[in-house]
Order: sequence, then structure tokens, then C-alpha cells
Amino acid sequence: MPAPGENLRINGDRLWDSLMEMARIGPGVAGGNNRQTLTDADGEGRHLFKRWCEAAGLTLGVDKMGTMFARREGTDPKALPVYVGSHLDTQPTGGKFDGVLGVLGGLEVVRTLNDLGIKTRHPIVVTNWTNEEGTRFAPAMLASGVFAGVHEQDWAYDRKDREGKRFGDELERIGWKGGEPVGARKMKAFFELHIEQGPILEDEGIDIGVVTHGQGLKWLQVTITGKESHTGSTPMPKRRNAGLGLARITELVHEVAMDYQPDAVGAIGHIEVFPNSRNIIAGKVICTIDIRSPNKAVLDEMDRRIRAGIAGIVEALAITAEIEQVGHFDPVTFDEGCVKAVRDAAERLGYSHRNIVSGAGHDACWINRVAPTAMVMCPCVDGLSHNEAEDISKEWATAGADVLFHAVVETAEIVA
Ligand code: HGY
Ligand code: MN
Ligand code: MN
Repeated sequence: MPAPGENLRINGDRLWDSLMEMARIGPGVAGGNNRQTLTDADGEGRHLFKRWCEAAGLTLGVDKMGTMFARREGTDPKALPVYVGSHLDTQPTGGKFDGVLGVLGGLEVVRTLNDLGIKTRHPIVVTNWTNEEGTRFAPAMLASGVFAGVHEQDWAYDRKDREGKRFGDELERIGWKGGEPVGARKMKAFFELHIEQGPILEDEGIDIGVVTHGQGLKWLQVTITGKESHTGSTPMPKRRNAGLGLARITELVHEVAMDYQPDAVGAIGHIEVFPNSRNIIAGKVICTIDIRSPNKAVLDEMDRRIRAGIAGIVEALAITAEIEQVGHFDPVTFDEGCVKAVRDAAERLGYSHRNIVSGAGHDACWINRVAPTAMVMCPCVDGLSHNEAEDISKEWATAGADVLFHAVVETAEIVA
């Protein structure tokens, strides 16, 4: 099939305006967004996306995990659709572009096809995956994980946030529990445009990241139990300090990750201290260890070393620790054919590009299990993400969406 002509480009101003309008929903406190999954703000953002999809002539389907599928018909209704999308939910102190660029970039692909009156043989489906972030309801990429058969739907429905609210109940409450069975849809391919969330592309002055792999991840939730007692009158040798256990485990995670440079990473970002009183020794700490590596053997070795290290720490401090794995996916190799479509598109359009491994997890990492999948990345300012100061340029967004357009449309096969 002929590739789209190199003169075919999306409308960068329209994409940017849509990004800015979506950013007004669920504002943060420092210029970013707090549009966490299944909150009222998420529901509002979904309704805006729905209105835009309907205005573009798309037919909307919603599955039982709330994932939204907006379909543009192809000339061959039996041909497997090409899916394109990402997520609209954000971190509590998230940016305006993480996930959103991929969903609205997919919508811009369709809007541009409509402008140009181009038909494709395969239908195209723009997708908003529910709960990619996993910050309110762990794990991350929950809905795409159910779609890919990694998680059971009922298990996902029972996931609880810190206030004890159930995922399934919150999905019903915001009115976005659809009727479609999850995973019933079959795809010719899936493409996801995403900001890099790291510094490589910007540091090297490169427009496009051709994502060949995604690194693996493990989230270990640790419940550390000591004994609450008075911070003034309890002699040091008699303390069972869960807070000290947290400090040593935090150092352990960092040291283990540093042993596998330059690729491995490790940190503890989620910490809950009980009773969190200035003059009570912490009796309990719940925290989540986030470790990642592009190498499965390294990830498993880090996991093993951290568990062994925790055992030694709690014994020395006369405290206990329970470890629950609340998130995991192995390193991902994306589909060569789809990756080539991304690379050829960047080349055709004259954008500088390089292969890159995704440091962050994405819905594409799960969908890669059930359909040929690839990602397009664009730079972000200072490589910063999961921070309200996350920022990109309109030019970067436009270049990423141009490449997405060409990869998607070439795969969907232009007919007229
Ligand atoms: O955690 C991640 O990598 C993604 O942002 N959910
Ligand atoms: Mn994301
Ligand atoms: Mn994210």
C-alpha cells in the first residue's frame, strides 16, 4: 500500500487548542492537572472527549472497565481496525500532556482525515484507556491489563483507593461503566503517542523517539509494623521504630538500583506513616517500592536482593514487614512492523529520530500482548513528568502527531 504523501500533516494549532482545553478540566495547584481516574474531573474530561469524538463523526463504544473506543469507519467494515490512543487520567500532581497527548493526538489523526476527505480500508479507533496511572487504584495500566487478559475484571473492580472506595463502585458512580465485554475487540495494530517523560530526546535535540522496547517494572507494597510509643520517654534500645525501618529500606532500594547502572531505577514514592503524630514513634508504615529495568534478569535479581535486605533490616530493628507485589510487567519488545512504520514516517517527514527504550510504563506495554503495537515519543522540557511543571512545545506535539498520523494511516491503508 502507498504511504501517505510527505506533505500530509496534522493541524498542530487545533491539537494544541484541544490539549489546552482538556487541561482546564481537573486543574492542579501549580499549573498542571489533578484529574485522577474515576473522579468527577475524570468524568468531565471523558464527556469533553466524547463530544469531540461525536463532532468528528465517530461512533463511541465503552467497555466494562470504562475504556472509551471512538470508531471511524473504513471502507471494509470487516477489516480489523487500527487502534490509536492513550489515557486521560493524570497523577495527583500531573502534567497536561502525559497520556492526554496520545488520546488527542489520535483524535487529531481522525480530524485530519476528515479535513482531507481521506478514506482508509481499515476502520480507525481512538481509545482512552481507564486508569493508566495506577496512583489512585493500583496497579498502573489497569484497564489495558484487563483487556490484555493480565488481570481479571472482578479483581480490578475490587481494587481500593486509600479511602477504601472500590474501583467498580467509582466507575458506576461517575456513569462510565460500559456494556462491552473487555478484550472482545480485535485489533490490526495499536499505536500510542506519548511524551518521553525523560531527558534523552531533548538533550540530544531529537524530534521523535522510535520506541523499540519498554522497561519492566515491579511495585512491591511493604507494610512495616513496629510499636507506637512516646518519642520522649521511650529509651532508644527499647524502640520498635517503623519509621527507621522505612529509612533503611529506602536507602536499600537506592543502593540496589545503583548497582545496575546505567539502566536500572528504584525509589519509594508512596509513603503512609501511622499514626503520623509528632511525638509518637511510627508504629506502622505502608510504602510502595518501584523498581524497573529493561533487563528481566536484573529486575528479578533486584527484587530478590531487596526482599533479602528487608528481612535483615526488620530483624535488626525488632519490627516486621509484609511484602505484597501490587504491580508487575516484564520488559516489552514492540512489534517490528509497527516500529518500522513509525521510523519510516519520521524519515519521510524529515524529523530527526532515534530508537529509544521507554522508561515509563504505558497501556501499549499490555496491548503489545494482544496486537502488533508501537509507540511514538516526543521530547518534554527538562525530561520532566509526573510534575505539574511538565511541559512540551507545540512543535514537538505537532511532530509527534504527524508521525502518528502517517504510521496509523499507512497501517489502515488509504483507499481514496
Ligand atoms: O508508572 C508509570 O510508568 C506510568 O506513568 N503509569
Ligand atoms: Mn502516561
Ligand atoms: Mn504517567
